[in-house]
Amino acid sequence: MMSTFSSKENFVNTFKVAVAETYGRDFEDTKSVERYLVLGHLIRDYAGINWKETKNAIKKSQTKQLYYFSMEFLMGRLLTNNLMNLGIYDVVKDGLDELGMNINEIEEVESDAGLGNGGLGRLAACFMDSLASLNLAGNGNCIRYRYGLFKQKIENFQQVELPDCWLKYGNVWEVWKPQHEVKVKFGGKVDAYMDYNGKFHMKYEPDFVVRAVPYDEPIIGYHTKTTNTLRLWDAQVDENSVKPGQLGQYLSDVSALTANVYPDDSTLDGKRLRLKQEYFFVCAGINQIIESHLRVYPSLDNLAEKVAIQLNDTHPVLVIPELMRVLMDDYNYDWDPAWNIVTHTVAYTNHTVMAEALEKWPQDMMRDLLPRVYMIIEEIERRFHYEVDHRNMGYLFNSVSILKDNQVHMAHLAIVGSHSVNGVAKIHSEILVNDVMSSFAALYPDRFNNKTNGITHRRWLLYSNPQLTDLLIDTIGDGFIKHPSELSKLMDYVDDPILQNRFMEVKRERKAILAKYVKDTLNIDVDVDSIFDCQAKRLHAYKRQLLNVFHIMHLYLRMKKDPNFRIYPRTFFFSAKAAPSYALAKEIIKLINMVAEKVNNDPEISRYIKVVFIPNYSVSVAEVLMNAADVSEQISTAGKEASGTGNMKYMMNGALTLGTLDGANVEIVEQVGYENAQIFGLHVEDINELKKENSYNAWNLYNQDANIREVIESLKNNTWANDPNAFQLIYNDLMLRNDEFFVLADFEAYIYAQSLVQRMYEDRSRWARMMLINIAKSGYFSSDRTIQEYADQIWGLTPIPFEN
Ligand code: T68
Repeated sequence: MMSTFSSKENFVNTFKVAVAETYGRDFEDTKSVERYLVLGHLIRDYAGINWKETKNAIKKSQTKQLYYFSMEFLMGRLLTNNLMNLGIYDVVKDGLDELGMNINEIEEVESDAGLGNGGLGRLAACFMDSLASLNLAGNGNCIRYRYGLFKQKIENFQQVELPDCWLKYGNVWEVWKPQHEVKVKFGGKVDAYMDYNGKFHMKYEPDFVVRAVPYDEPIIGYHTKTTNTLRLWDAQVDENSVKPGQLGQYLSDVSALTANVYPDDSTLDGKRLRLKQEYFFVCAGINQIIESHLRVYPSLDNLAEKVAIQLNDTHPVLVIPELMRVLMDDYNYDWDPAWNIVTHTVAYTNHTVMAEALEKWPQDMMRDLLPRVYMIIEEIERRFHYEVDHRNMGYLFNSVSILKDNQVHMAHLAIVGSHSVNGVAKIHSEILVNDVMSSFAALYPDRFNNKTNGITHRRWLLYSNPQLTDLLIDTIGDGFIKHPSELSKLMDYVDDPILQNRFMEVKRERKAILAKYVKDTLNIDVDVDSIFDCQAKRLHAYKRQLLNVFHIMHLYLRMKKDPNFRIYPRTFFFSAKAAPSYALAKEIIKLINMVAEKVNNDPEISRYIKVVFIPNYSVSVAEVLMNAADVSEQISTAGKEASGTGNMKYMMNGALTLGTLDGANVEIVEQVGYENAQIFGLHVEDINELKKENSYNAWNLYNQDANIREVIESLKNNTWANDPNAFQLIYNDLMLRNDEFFVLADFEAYIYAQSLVQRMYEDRSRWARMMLINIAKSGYFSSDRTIQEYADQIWGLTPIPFEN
């Protein structure tokens, strides 16, 4: 077929004509934005051919499909990814060259789709890429937020939140599907009535109705026909649902529904809005699944055979009562067969053990906003209690109830209403079974399983690090592109000094790219030959950015005191957003930036230490940061980080993991061996012991350890800020609230581990070997492996059979 992208010449001609037609001016007179928009649409339309074929093949073969329900998809930019996956990157790049343009110029126009907070949202995006690339029918379901999380600026050392207008130029990848709208109903009242046959029916009179209108994005698999769908729901007014005199209120309520990722939930109104968002995309998604199922099959009896639904954390757990509601109220199912369908269709992934992050909703709020759904939850609870009682396990009620203390416990509802519950790394899944969810594990031992997270090696290695990719292809061939486990072939070469040198040059090239980015955006000079030490992730006390900056403060104080103490030059990179209402996290950002100011401007010390805080952490920032790292900081309090996925991205690009035995770090060391990582600090068991005996006391450490004392004192003695109260929250958290995350407890171990890292780095050949081993062992962490496990063990998905 003669397509736009079949040759450079075709592309150049079609593209020039399309730009001229769209904008009514000569190609030469158009701007990068205009060219980007036209190019994006051409690519999307080109993907439309396989999109159609995928849908047809699924229908024809009646292949089972997955729907991944997630409040967040951190897709990042898609231009390069889509061109590469379609195999037309070079055609476009060469064509643009001929037109006198660098493809990077066009790539830079695209905004990151930042529809998420952090790891959970990025995981969903990696999963979409793997599903399509493995020819599995997997669709995403989410909200079309008009604004991403927020754009972070640093002003006066502090985080300032600006709107993230990712739709400024529209979204070239989406297709509006108004014909598939769904009405979503909130509030009002439910009446039960009996028909002539004595059967109960529900009559629901809502008081707020919106239309959910989908926008679909093609998710393009790597060098394959499979093109799946990410469906983003927009909320639109429903003309017939405005009450007299309430137009203004109605319009603003509809608009608020899809305005923002994660509205501030520190207020009751914010919480309510979040609950509305959750039901909105759940209700829309479920209705669409039912409709498309019934277009192919005569009834919903076989839903669980043809559809799998994965709940990404508890945010979409309303899928369970909503699917019950539709089956019973709209399709006349009795409870038991409906429950059978629901529980065989739905599976749940847990991403956290932090109590405050396990969602709970006030019962009143839920009843008020979703009266029919709430009735169903009550009935689920009633029957669940009956079952527990019947099994003589009533002693578990207190820990397993869905409705308790006037709250709806969403994780409990998720476990009761699904056939699979998984954690996201070995240690995390063990903690769920043995600790956080042990009562449920006693009730349903077969339901619990582990699926260690992964990352798409396409974005995080092939596309963002072409220099390393070329070197790998040169060394072990290109088999690892399709089969990332083949990266292990590199083990045969890790002792080869020529390869070691070539690798170190590639790493240096990536460091230079990051250094240039830092110079261009922040006007900070960094030494490419210093150790690049990176911590980039959401800012949270348990992730312990504080431990990292305390180490820097310690080094500074010590070098100031002792002219004979000097370190191997290091650049410490941080990048992190703090939740807008999380005051402690914001103060930690301030501390990092004030330490940076002091250290970077000290003529003597700045020869050895630079501190760089890169604002507005995002997928695009991660793409230049991670592959330039020498050291990957994964230093969470043991037992708290469910998995981490940044750790895998660094590893795949050769960085050494400096980490605690937490999350997927445990499996990273399992792969590379203790000699090729730097592990330190308390283990989960140690921490549990300290907690159990109530024996941890931050003041004892303060009194016994001069290093700790000096760092803590420096928070208050104007070393970093001209204000003894500047870091009051940090001080109080550690010293008055007894250091919940054991920062001080791990401090000396961390300093020592850091000194060992330096020693290893000084042996260039040993370091290169270590980095190569990390790359060689990283294949396990490709999300292709993770998705294959989900497909085989939870979803029962098989590849889409294309006929040609
Ligand atoms: C992360 N969780 C885990 N939550 O912290 C991380 N959004 O260990 C894990 O690797 C990752 O999930 C993937 O499994 C999150 O990112 C959120 O972003 C979140 C939490 C509450 C509400 C909204």
